[in-house]
Parts: sequence; C-alpha cells; structure tokens
Amino acid sequence: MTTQQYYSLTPETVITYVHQRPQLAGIFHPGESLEAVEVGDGNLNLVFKVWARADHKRTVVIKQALPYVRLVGDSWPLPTDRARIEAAALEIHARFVPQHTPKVYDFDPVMFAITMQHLDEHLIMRKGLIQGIKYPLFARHIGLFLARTLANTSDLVLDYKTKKEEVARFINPELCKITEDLVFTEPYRQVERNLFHKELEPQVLALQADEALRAEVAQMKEKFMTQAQCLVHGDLHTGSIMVNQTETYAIDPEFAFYGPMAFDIGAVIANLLLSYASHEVRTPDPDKRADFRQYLTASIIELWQVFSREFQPVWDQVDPINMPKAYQDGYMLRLLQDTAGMAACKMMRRVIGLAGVEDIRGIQDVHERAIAGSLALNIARALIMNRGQVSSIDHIVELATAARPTYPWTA
Ligand code: SR1
Ligand code: MG
Repeated sequence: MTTQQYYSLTPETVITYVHQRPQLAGIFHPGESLEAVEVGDGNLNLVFKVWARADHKRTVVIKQALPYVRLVGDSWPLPTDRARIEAAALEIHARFVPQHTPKVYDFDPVMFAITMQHLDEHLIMRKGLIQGIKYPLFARHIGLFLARTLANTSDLVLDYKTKKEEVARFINPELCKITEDLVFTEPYRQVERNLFHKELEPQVLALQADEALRAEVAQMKEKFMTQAQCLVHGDLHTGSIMVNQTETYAIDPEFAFYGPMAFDIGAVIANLLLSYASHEVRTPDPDKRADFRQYLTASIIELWQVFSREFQPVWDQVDPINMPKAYQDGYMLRLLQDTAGMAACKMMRRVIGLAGVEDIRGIQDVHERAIAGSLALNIARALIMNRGQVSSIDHIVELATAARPTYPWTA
C-alpha cells in the first residue's frame, strides 16, 4: 500500500509509514517492532532515525521535506519538491562517487520523503571540527567528489541536449532564492532578519558601506544566478558532510541546481576557514591552535590539488581545436578566482545573516564570539577584494592566514 496524501511525519507515524512502504520490506520484516526518533537539527526538514528493536542494527534515516522553513515556521512556505531534487541529485552523485554518497532505499513523491542509509559510524564534520578532530582523508575524498560530480555534469562531458534537459530537471527556483537572499543580498544591507551580534556592529556597518566590496559580491551573485555550468550540490557546508577517519559522505543536496562550480568548492573552503576563524578563541593553546589550523589550510590546498588532478581526464578528452591548453588553463584560473569570491560570500553570510554556523555562533562568551566573527569577516574581505589577483590555491591560503580580527573595534 502506498500513501495517498502528504502529512508531516512524527516519531509515532513514521513507524507505520515504514511498514507501508514496499520498497523497505527488504530491510524491516512486516509488522516487526521498530523504534524511531526525530533528530533533525537543520534549518528546513524533519529527519528521523528508525531502527529494528530486535537487533538495533537494521536502521535507516528518513528525511521529509516540510512545506515551510523549519527554522522560521509556516510564515515562510517552501516547496516540498526540493525532496525530488535531492533524490535526483543523490542518484547522480551515486553514479559518479558511490563511495561518498549515502544509499537511497526509497523516494516517496507523495510524502516528499527520502529513506536512506543511516551513517551511524560518521559524524557531521562541523561538530568534529569544533572539537578539533582532524580528518586526514577528507580533502582527498571531497576533492574527488567535487571533480567527478561537477565535471561530469558540465558541457565538457554532457552532450548538448542532455545538458539542457538536466538544467530543466533541476530548476530549483525557491531554494536558489533562499541563497540569493541569504548569501548574496541580505548580509550587505540593513535587514531585520540579519542576526549578527551587536559587538560586531561597527565592522558589519563598515562592510555594508563598502561599495567596492558590494560590487564584488554583485559579481558573485550574477554568476550564481546565470552560470548554468554544472549540477552543483548547492549547500556543501561542513554540516552537509559526514566523516570519520576513513570515509566521507556528502549529504543533503536539496539546493542542487545547474550553477557555477565555484559555488560548491567555495562553500567547502569557506567552512574550513570559518572553523579556522573559530579556533582563534576555541583553542587558546597557541601550539594546538597552530597545529589544527595547519591541518585546515593543508586540507584546503590538498582539496584543490586533488580536484585539479581529477579534473584532468576531462580535459584530456575535450576537442583540442576548440578548447586548447590556453583555454583550459584560463578555465581553471577563473574557477579558482571565483572560488575565492564564493567562499568569501559564504563566510560573510554565516557571520552577518539569518543562518549562522555553530563554529562561531556557538561560542558562549560574547567577546570571544566577536573576535572569531571579526576574523571571519576579515578573511572574507581579503579573499573577495583580492580574488582577481589570485593565481594559486596557496595564494588563497596566504590571504586567509594574513588576516587578523579587528575586534575590539579601533577605527
Ligand atoms: C532558511 S534556510 C537557511 C540555510 O539553511 C540551509 O542549510 C542553507 O544553507 C540555507 O541558506
Ligand atoms: Mg542542509
């Protein structure tokens, strides 16, 4: 029997729901005793863990799209179709990088629910980074994930017709609008929804008054809105990455659409740099801080190196008449420079805008929080204002590591 009408699941109804899905009959026996708990801590959806009481081993995660933004409530409606987008993106990711994609057991287009692999031996990367845990294989894994998913969905690989059909299939206007507003618009003007702490106000006001910076942000926004380069994950922050010492998974691609590669690469780098900024105060011991920061910056360099290396097979098979070496080099340089710009925008929104990150907003002491936020904004400023001169990934890291907090404000 399939469900005929949408309703929001609860820990009680999700158990009945699981038994109603024939697609899950291979995991759970008919009528067997199950347990469930709601574990969603994201901004948008319900997320349940469901497991068999008999052995606690057979377990799944069910993610259901709510018809509104969970963070705000039903005053902010949001299409549940994002679950279809997420299921379709996960299918593509599984084609190119199955080792970094959770298995999908079932997509229910009526309940807008995806039942997938429970990554029970993995941690949300952001939580690990807050604790100062290093993930030595993460950069290699995510560099590969980015190269395979971005290159293989671009015009460099897809034929002209498939590409346009895929652009249409992944039209995701409402989720893109969230990004256009929260990443590229609201942090740069006085908007009630912004949530920065009052200690940072002078720095935020100075940033918002900087027309040259706003012009750079406008360029990034234009690229986000117009560059249908490839299928991007669309929200690849460290809360969308699950890791342990040997494995890395990218989850939650509900913001997926055909957009600029730099948006995804920039998102990962931004979140590593937000962690870098947070450890200004989260790790008071200077040696430990330097050691962890060295891990973060080495990860940024390695992920770009792996990305470029894994991208090379695509360049090896393009038509060298129309895409000669000089074009290929220019493409990768533009991508690197745009990555710096996108990373900057993703950092500024997490300090100024509605949806922050625990790395910084979770710092208890207001002055320490302001120091970390100030550093994050100054790293972002350095990246976006200098992105046109960026010539290597080391250069991006140099710009970031040269930045300092300017709180307490002395201007
Ligand atoms: C209102 S949604 C806020 C943020 O949550 C998601 O994870 C995206 O990053 C979005 O911008
Ligand atoms: Mg998410």
